Amino acid sequence: MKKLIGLMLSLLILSLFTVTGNALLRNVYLATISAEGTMTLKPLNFTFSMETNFTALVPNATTPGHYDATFHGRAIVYERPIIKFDGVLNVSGNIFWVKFGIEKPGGGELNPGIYGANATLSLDIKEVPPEQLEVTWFLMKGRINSYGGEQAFGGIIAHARMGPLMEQWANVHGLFALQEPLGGNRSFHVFRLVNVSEIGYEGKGLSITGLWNVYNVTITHYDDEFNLNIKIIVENGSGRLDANLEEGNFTLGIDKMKQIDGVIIFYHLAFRKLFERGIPLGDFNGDGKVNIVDIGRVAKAYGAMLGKPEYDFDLDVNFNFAIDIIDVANVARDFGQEY
Ligand SMILES: [Ca+2]
Ligand SMILES: [Ca+2]
Repeated sequence: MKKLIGLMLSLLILSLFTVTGNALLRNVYLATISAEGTMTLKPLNFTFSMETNFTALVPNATTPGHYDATFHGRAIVYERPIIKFDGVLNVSGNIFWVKFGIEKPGGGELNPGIYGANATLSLDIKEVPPEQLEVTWFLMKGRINSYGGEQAFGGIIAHARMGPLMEQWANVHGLFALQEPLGGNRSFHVFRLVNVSEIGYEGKGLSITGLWNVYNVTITHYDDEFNLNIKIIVENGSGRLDANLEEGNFTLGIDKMKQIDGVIIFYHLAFRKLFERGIPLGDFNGDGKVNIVDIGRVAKAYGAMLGKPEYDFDLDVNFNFAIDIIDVANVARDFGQEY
């Protein structure tokens, strides 16, 4: 009897959550908003006219159209020529949260910092059509096996997101050595994409173009500690990763470097809606789910450092050359996810 009551309660709680979830989703829609008007930063009383476009979740009560509105929030001023805002828009009594950025107004002597921000704006709100909500996620893991035609040993991880509405995003990093990286003191080449300029996907191939940094990392081990000597050898060099999904190989060319070649050991493409989660990084055996097997692998390698045989590049999710608590936490966060 107790079990039955417990089960009923769980189902009731579950159904409540489901109903609330649906209700929440039904109350808002995704919109692009064009805003122009006058912004004032407090306590400076610095006023300027502004114009910007951004996306936001808008309550259904505010149907698409033209409106007068007020904004109250904060402005974060950086050294770089951009100001970011977050706060609430009040559109005829309907209030919702927004986030947007504008270029620093010309001639304004604005010091970096956080200011109060008030604006009167005229808005043009348009609902985003469903096809623009499509997002493509790509995850690839590869083994590096040659550098300029010479045998090399290493790995690469490329993670990218493409969609019509959002900025293209990619994270690519990897490392390789010219000797098999087993134990002892070793020298590695480490590369990282620092700025993505283009992501191309054609069904059989994926390319990521941008600026890359390359480092030479020398490791000295002292008992259970290790010392990294990091020297930058290419800074913001143009480069391009080409993954041939049909043939299962990839090449990476970076200015001033020889060509890096390797084989794809895993890749996955996922088609999602804008607000759905992407591909989790913590599925190490590639079976489509993050579960106890993956946690077990990262737990077993815990404490391993680059240059030691136990170090596994795939498990080093935050790429700091050690399998540490951050990697365990990253995988634990994705626990239970399937894709
Ligand atoms: Ca798995
Ligand atoms: Ca790590």
